Amino acid sequence: MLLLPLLPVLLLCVSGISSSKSQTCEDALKTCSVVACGRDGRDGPKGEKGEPGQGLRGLQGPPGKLGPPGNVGAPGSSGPKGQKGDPGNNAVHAFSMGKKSGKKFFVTNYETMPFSKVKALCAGLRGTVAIPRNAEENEAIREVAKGNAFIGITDEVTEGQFMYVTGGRLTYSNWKKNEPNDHGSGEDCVIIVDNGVWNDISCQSSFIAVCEFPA
Ligand SMILES: [Ca+2]
Ligand SMILES: [Ca+2]
Repeated sequence: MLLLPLLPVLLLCVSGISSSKSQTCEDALKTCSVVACGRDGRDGPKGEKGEPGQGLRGLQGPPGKLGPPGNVGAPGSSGPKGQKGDPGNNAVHAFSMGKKSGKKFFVTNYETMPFSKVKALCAGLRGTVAIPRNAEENEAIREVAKGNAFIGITDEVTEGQFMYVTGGRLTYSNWKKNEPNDHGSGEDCVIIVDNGVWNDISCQSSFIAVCEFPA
């Protein structure tokens, strides 16, 4: 294609050479070019589309924005079993309502209940119903109960013959005046009242439960 625009020049050169045989071809070209450059050639046909260029790759852009949070995952598996905790202070709390007298502890929770339930409660705690066997213990029970409380003495086996629930006849007593009187339909249990004296009373009535434990 590059030859096309030069074709008229070459033709002119050929004619020039033929007219002057003494000139070399090189000289003729020089001469012809001078003659030919006097006129512009016609534009050639449009060239074919070239191959895509290979420009330099651009630099990496900045990171995009954070995406929305994902869904909540499934619960994890259970952790290892923890260490055994310290014992509670229930025992301490119970004893804070008790009183030591000699070789005994007298304890109450201030609940009132029939005598049969008092015996069951104290037995469940590996104790017995409180029994005052002397004046000191009688005073200790009175201070702990702060109200009418059953003591572990009854005449359920033989009317008028009061015995300890743990067995044996009384070795100490503090009956109120005119008691025991087995009043009404019969009174086979015993309570200690506010001032520390005793009164026989119905075992089905409810009074404060006081238990005793060996100190
Ligand atoms: Ca009686
Ligand atoms: Ca009575």
